[in-house]
Amino acid sequence: MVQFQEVTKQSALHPKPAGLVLQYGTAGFRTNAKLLDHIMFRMGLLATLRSKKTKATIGVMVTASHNPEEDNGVKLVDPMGEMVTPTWEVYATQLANAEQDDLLASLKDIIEKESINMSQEANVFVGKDTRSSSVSLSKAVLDGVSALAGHNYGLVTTPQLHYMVCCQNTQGEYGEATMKGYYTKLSQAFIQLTKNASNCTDDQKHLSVDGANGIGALKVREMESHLKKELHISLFNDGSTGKLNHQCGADFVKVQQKPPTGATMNSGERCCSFDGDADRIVYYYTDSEGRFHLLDGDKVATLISTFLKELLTQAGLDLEMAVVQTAYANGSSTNYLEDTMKVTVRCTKTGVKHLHHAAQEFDIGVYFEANGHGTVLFSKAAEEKIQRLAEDSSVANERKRAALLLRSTIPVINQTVGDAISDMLLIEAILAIKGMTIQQWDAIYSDLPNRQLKVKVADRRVIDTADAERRAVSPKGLQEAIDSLVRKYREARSFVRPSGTEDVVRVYAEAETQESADSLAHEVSLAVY
Ligand code: NG1
Ligand code: ZN
Repeated sequence: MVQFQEVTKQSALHPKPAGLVLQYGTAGFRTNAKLLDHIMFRMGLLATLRSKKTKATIGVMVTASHNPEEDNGVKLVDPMGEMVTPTWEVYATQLANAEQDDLLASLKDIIEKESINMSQEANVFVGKDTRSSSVSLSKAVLDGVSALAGHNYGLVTTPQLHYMVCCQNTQGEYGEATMKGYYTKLSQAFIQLTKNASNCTDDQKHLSVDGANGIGALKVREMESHLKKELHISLFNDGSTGKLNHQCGADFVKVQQKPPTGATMNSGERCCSFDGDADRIVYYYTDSEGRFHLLDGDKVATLISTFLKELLTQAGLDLEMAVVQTAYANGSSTNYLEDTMKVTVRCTKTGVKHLHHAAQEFDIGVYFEANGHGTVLFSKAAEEKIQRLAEDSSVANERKRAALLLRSTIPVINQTVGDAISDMLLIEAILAIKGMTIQQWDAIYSDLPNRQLKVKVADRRVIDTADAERRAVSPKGLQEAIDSLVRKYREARSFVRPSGTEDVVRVYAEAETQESADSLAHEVSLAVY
């Protein structure tokens, strides 16, 4: 077939280094950019097959998120803007690792297994972040998509690409599949929602944003022009001088528990950091004694779920809301949510696809990783109930107000995936409506001191985990060793798991004091060797 001749011809321009083996992990493929050209080409091919199979638009995002500038990566986006389905992750790994001469056979194998009709039309949306390698790597993806109708969005944040794919496949029901459509939907919803904030001063409308020297910096600027001064953004680490993710960005701030370079922080002022592809956000401030306070994904989830729960109660709406977390969630946040707020909490494995999936089981699912990646999902039925109540002229004022607020909240949220810009607007609106300062938000509960470490080992795959990664089931004896170390400290908890995006084992520990958390993390990392 003509298509296959073209594949052979093009793939010769994107040869695979013999023997190189890469795995489609939690965040797709991710490694040094120099090793990725053939992967990109092949993911272009695979996205085209996935599009033919689903008869829908598929997304391909070229980014390595919070990783250093030298790295890059690629992930596929399924029709409703969600991560690609697990069976196709297996195909991605298979296709990526086929040696040059076996590529066609591997491709044909997938076509056969999935009974793909090759004459079906395909549509693939491609997006990239600001890394210098993203230019040629996204071209390699397009070579893979080749003759078939692809749409290159150029520079976009990861969540913007997810949004476009979803809009395209819902025939505009979710929004318009253009950048303008994205900005208009979110900004109008934000302006509508913040009308409910009375007495908001200009000072309270001010937010400093660390753009991680990446795509989020460019895009938050574009968004700001749509916000009609309802939010004043001071952007730093905007990419004009600094290096991507270097000493800045959400991952740096979360893991190092300190402000990014370039932050000028007056006491009590709100600041936030995006990561390199703008799907994560964390907030922070310094207090009058100069102490740094981090408000991570767990604090964000708590703020949002408190806001939604209050509105549901006021509206008298019987909808089940849950918060989905991972093992990295601070123990204090889980206790607060379960014991004080009385909301259902679920714990899943690391990786947004797991959280997203669990959140879909509820009327309203608020999911956040501690690192600041997360969003809120509303079931169709929940959206309809809220809509009906908001339109019902017979309900009392307070109920009506709550229903209208809930209705205005929904379009601020990018429900396809965690989105730093959308989360930022939602958080800013909630703080304004509740007349809450960042200190008051921070005081909802106090984090247990914690520490995250990375350990390099010969083969991280020897560690196998269970119970949403909270227990190590192999190698033998490791969990027992962790348990006995944990027993030495008060309010302590620790776990280890192999990273899905780096060649390391991650160690997490929390305890009553920072000193204890640090030494527990250190002792556990020694037990991992
Ligand atoms: P790994 O490397 O598997 O821990 C990291 C994050 C995930 C997720 C992915 C994708 C932590 C501890 N892990 O995964 O939550 O965001 O990157 O970017 O933050
Ligand atoms: Zn990211």
